[in-house]
Order: sequence, then structure tokens, then C-alpha cells
Amino acid sequence: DLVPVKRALLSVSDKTGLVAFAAALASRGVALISTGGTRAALAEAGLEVTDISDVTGFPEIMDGRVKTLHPNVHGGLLAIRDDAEHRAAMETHGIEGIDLVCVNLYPFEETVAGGADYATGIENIDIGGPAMTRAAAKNHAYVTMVSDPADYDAVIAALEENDGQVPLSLRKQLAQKAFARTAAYDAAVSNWFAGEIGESAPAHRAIGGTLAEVMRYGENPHQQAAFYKTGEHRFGVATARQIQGKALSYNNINDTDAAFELVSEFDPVRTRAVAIIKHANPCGVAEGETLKAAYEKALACDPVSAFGGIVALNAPLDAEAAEEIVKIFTEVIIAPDASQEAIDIVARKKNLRLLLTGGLADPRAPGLAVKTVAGGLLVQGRDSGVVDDLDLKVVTKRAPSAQELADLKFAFRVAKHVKSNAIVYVKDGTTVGVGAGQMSRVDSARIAARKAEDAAEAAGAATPLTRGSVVASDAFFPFADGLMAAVEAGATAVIQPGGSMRDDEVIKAADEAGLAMVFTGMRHFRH
Ligand code: 93A
Repeated sequence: DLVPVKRALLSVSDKTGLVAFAAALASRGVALISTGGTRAALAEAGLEVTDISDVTGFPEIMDGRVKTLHPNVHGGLLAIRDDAEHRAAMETHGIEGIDLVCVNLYPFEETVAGGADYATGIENIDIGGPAMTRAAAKNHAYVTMVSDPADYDAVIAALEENDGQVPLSLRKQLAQKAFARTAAYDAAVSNWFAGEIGESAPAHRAIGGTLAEVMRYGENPHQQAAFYKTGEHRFGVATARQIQGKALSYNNINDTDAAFELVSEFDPVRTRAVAIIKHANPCGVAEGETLKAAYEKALACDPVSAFGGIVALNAPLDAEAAEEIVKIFTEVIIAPDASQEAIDIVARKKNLRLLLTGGLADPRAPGLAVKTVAGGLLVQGRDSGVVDDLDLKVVTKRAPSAQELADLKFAFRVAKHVKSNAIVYVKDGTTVGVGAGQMSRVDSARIAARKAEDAAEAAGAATPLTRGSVVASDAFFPFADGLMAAVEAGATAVIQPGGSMRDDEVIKAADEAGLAMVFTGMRHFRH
């Protein structure tokens, strides 16, 4: 099952590692064939390359739309080498076998993630690349299909160890990976297309991903787990660069995602924001003049829970914030970027992971949220509602003050990222109590208030921090009791979606308590 590699076709958009790979092939006597840009890159490096046009007997036509789509290429890829008829066809038509294909595709995902217009999106749909990828992968009995620069070294090593041949086991692995790539690619095209034509029903959209990593275990040690990347989002945990620390676990990735999605709600032009996450819920979120100030405020909300948490920042990590964060045990820091000084400070904690994303997530971006149920998949559009875009309606006699309104918006932004039922108390741009994941809204309100009392006690404050705070609820109060729990805790203003059958009752109770209350008209359930 060993096939000598004598002729290779290289056609890549991502030219990472290309020259070294091609040079290693050439030094083993492999003849190289290439398309325009790839050929130019190889020729410039002094390698001898045959132009694809000399193989097809055709120029690359129609702006490159048709360059490799030709029987001389696809016959060379698909021929069963020891089938008499296939060999006769090769003879008759002058088709030569191609033993190794190195293709990566037009960067469709990156292009549309960058907000490309319709025509640019369409032009970046690769046709010839996937065709070759699939042909070579199908015919892996004879052909080695290399779809990822990360595999170049392994292929060269295999050739060296096996006297210029690639073992079938590796060819099979590479073929599987190649099909995963074309599947994810087509899923990305279909998803983008759905958005372009206003097709929002997620059921019509393909779900696909590329296997990025197999984890040691899942949510618990007895569960298997893997991480698949969909290429749907530009900045986030899936695309972040890990600067240091050991590999992220399943729970780490889940929590880090929650942290970064939350902190990305805060525009860095307006404010510095920090979120600390445990078990996918925030145990402290704050904004401030500096990241350090925001971090200290976020930590003060619930310092007990923050131990071993995930810290997300909405601006590049600086040295003074890093100095604060490394003081307690933290699992992961995620930020758009970091100064060299900050990176050096984090380096003092060997196990602390530092992830840099290159930018903030777009809270308004479309996308899919997927969850399994026994025997099925539930698919929905992600929650892309942003409080700034909502029409806030004052429903009480008293309107919120400017400070209350700022805190109400802050609180609702946070509540969107808290598991339901969610109640979030906020004061001066800081969460002072978070109640998450309770079966009753009253319980969430009580828990949040109690946590605020604990925090006040820990800080040596005389009164709980909920006194004079505002409160957000992710969904409407079905009865006045949840609202009254917030009043008892000392909240002066409320933000909630509204829309309960008993809104009148709830508004009346708010008026009697002198509260200011605004309705958002949008609910943020999260389970
Ligand atoms: O426009 S295509 O769909 N038509 C083709 O026949 C074709 N053949 C290869 N795109 C095609 N490719 C793609 O061109 C490859 O998948 C690769 O991404 C890119 C390499 O082009 P160049 O070598 O000119 O940089």
C-alpha cells in the first residue's frame, strides 16, 4: 500500500510554509506543477515548476475561474492506477498521474468575516480547489491530499522514512481531514448565502466544522470531547492565539467563550470593561477608567467565586492590570491584545493561559447556537440583540436619572450573558450582585441580594451594596413579588423586557415604591 510520489500539484491561497514544503518535495525528485500565484511564489524561490497550463494545454481563463478544471488534472487525480481500463484511458488521452496534491482554498471565511460585498463573496467561492481536494481525497488509495500547512512536516517526514512514499494510514487520515475541510467550507458558503438573501431560518443553514482538537475529556473526566471550528466568527475563543499555558480544557473553552462574548458588549472607545466568569456565569463585571480599576471593581463583586475564574478584558491587557490579575489564581485571561510588559508579567504564572484574539467579538453578528437533545439538534440564531439598539420605554411615573439609566443599560447588557433566571444588580458601572440559573425569578433576586450583602460584609461596608443600585431582569416579572424582592434589597430602578399579563400590577408596585422602570421589549433567556 505504499505509492511513490513522483508528481505533485500545488495550488494554495495560504502560502504559509509552501516554499519549504515544495523544496523538500523537489529535493526528493518530485516534479512540481502549479497554478499562477503559487507557481510564481515557487519560481521566485528558485524552484523548477511546470505551469498548470502546460498540463491542461489551456491557459487559465475567466479570471482564474477555470484553471485546474480539466481532464488532464482530474484524470490524473482519479485514475485507479492498477485498473487496465483506467490506464488505457490515460494512454489514449495523454493523462499523467498526480500523486500528491497540496491545495488550500480561496479564503472565503476570512473574506466574508471582513464584511465583503456580495460580488466579492461570490468571487471567493473556490470551485477548482475543492474539486481537486475531493478527487485526491477520494482516490487516497493512490494520492496524498495535503489540505493544511500544519501537515507539511508530517508528510515530508513520512516520505523520508518510507523512501519517497506515504503510508496508506497517513493518506487516509489526510483524506478524512480534507473532506472535513470542504464540508466546513461549503457550510460557510451556505451560511453566508443564507444571511445575504435574508434567509434567517437556521434550519435551512448547514452546520459544519473542522476538527481542531481532541481534548483529554469533556465536562467530566469520563466524557470524551473535541473542539470543532466553524470559521463563523472572526474574533473569539476559536480563533484566539494562545500565548502561554497548557491546553484549554472543554470547560475552559466554554467559560472563556462566555467571558469574551460578554466583555465584547462594551465598546472600548467608550469604556474599559472586565468580566470574571465561573461556570459560564459572570461573578463580577465592571467598567472603569482603566482596566486595573475595572478589574478591581469586578473582583470585589464576588471575590470568593472569582478564585480559579476566567478573566476577559475589552482592551489590550496592560502591565498594571496584569499585575493585579496575577495576584489570585486565575485559569485564563482573554483579551484583544497585550503589551509586551503585560505578557512578561503573566509569564511569571506558568499555568495561567493567556489568549489574544486580535479584536472584539461583534455582539450584533449573526451566527448559530446549537444544542443537542436526545436524538436531535436544536439550532437557533445567536442572541444578537444589543441594548443600545433597543427602544427603551419608561413605564413608571418617575424616569431614571442619567446615572441610573447608564447603570440600567450596563445591567441589561450583563443579564444577557447570565443563565436564566437572571437578576443583576449594578451600581456605578459594577455588578454588585448576580443571581443566575434559578428556577424562580424571586430566588435569583434573593440570591443576588444575598451575594451583595456578603460582598459588603467582606469589604467592611455598613450597608449592602444593593442599596441605591439598579436591577436588570432577563425576562419579565410574572408577578410583583420578584420586583418587591429587588425593592427590599434597595434597588431604585429596574430594566426588564415587559410583556407580562400582569405588567399593570408590576408597574403599580414600582410606582408605589418610587422606582423608575424601563421596558426593553426584548428578552434574553439563556439556558
Ligand atoms: O477559481 S477556481 O475555483 N478555479 C480553478 O480552476 C481553481 N484551481 C485552483 N479556483 C481554483 N483554484 C484555487 O486557486 C486553489 O484552491 C487555490 O486556493 C488558489 C491558488 O491560486 P494561485 O496559485 O493562482 O495563487
